[in-house]
Amino acid sequence: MRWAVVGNGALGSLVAIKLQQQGLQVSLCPRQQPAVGHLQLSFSNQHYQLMTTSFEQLEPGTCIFAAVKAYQVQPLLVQLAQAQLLERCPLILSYNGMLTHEQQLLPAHTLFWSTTHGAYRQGPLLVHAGVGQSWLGYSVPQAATANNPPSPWLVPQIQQQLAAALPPLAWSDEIKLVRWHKLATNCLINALTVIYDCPNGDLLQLPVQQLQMQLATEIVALAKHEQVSLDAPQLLAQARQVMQKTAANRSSMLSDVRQQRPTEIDYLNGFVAQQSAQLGLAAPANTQLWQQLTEITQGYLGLQ
Ligand code: KPL
Repeated sequence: MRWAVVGNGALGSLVAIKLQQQGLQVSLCPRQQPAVGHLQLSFSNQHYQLMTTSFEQLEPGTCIFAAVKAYQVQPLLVQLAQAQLLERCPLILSYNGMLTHEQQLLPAHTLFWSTTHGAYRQGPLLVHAGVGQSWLGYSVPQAATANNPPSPWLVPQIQQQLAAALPPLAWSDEIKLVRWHKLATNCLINALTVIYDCPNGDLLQLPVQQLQMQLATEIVALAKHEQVSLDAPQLLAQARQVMQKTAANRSSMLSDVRQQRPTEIDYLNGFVAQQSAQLGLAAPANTQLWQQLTEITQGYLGLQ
């Protein structure tokens, strides 16, 4: 199977290199098309050359692995549709947070990859900063399993190649639950690292636990409306574990703010705030963080 990786951020680059190390044919598809050439990366003291290519050049059946920001998903789907790839290629998506009307937006065969691996890029240098684990599953919650896929492609083969490249990888029929857990972890960590301008681990020493508990409680109430059962103390414990394991890491949101890029706040605390408001649920803690971060980003993006 051929692979195309969209998004040459840290996770996309890591997956691309790991797949290439398996002897698989991998190309990078930058979102700014067209692009044909090579990307040089240095990883674990070795140099890697990844071929870059345009969507138009991808062969039908190429497995497209997109590790992108939440706000890049919709434009990416448009690009893939224009290149007539949506119906012709398996698609794996990975992004932080959730989009509204996700089920309508995504093709039914879309797979989600959720991970706790940590990686960062400094120019051509790629660092696998934290070894974690990953889950793969269908975006559509109906009874789709690896043995009963709504997909014409060889999902078990996709899973096996990805698992060999970057283990451990588990199949999940509950990817929705996995994603809600990840949403909660990001909602409890990312914006706070921006407000305190600190690495993830420093939050453990700061007086934020009560606020994090409130954020978690609001997420639990919203998830219940989606028939997802979560537990606030468990979400807090899970986030604290991530803060410990990634203590020295800068969150993706803090990196975005430091580099004056848009953040994913609308798809994290903003998603919780907006969805809760629509359902008449109070979510003051998530709403406040959303507003604070929006003000910070508007300050440098100039979108007043
Ligand atoms: O996913 C992350 C992020 O930075 O976006 C966490 C889990 C907070 C690790 O840094």
